[in-house]
Amino acid sequence: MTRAGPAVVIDILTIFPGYFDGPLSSSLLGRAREAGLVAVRAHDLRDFTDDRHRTVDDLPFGGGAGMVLSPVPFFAAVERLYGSVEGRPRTVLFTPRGRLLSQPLVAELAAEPALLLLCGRYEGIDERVHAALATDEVSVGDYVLAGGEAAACVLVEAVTRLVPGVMGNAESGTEESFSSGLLEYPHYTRPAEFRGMAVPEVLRSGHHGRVAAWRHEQSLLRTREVRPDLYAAWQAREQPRGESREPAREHGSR
Ligand code: JCQ
Repeated sequence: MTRAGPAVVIDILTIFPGYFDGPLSSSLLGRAREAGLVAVRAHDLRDFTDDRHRTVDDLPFGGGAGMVLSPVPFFAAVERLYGSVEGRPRTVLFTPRGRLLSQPLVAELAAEPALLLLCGRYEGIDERVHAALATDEVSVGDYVLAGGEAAACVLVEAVTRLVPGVMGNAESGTEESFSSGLLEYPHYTRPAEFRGMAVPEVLRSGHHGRVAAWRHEQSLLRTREVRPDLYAAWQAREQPRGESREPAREHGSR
């Protein structure tokens, strides 16, 4: 009898493998790993060097400030882990010049049997790693990090929660909501009134149809207000002919 292995195996190449200890064992990710649903392994790039000082970086050709991560340990690691460069899984390199990470890209990566994540540091990684190892260059936002490790944590968490069996049914509802391309509606719990702020009456009405309509309306209003780009994309998908049922204008205090 064959036992199913993890649905996704994620290898990470980094000069700070210890960086991942907390995130990988906490909460959702820790439980998913213990349940054998995902395997995440952080490898120390220095383990793939062969000099006495375990050197991973060098001076930039052409001069300039700082150091550049050498291609040598990256290629050595890939060949030791997968046998050859050709045998590697889909390989993500984190860089501000990459394609912005989005839920559709996360879903695409979660469907892969294995992923390899490359974390840069210093001024950057030798261009031959970008050219010959990375299948995907990914950015987690328009800002500069000290290294790719925080970006890798973002990706691992977003991918893991899409692996079947990781989240209960209750939680996976949230996924549907963002997958619609709209932002979430507002959430409330008890008490019904708190420091002068009341929970909207419709949510306490017990009228499921009116609750659903109100939530959808709130999602539309919110998305149009704070993410006009997402709203326009949603409109183009839902109402390509422009048969608009405009959401009512917001009256609130914001
Ligand atoms: C990712 N948004 C910002 C830092 C060098 C490839 O070379 C480098 C990569 C990094 C890490 O990535 C980011 C980033 N998304 O800074 C330095």
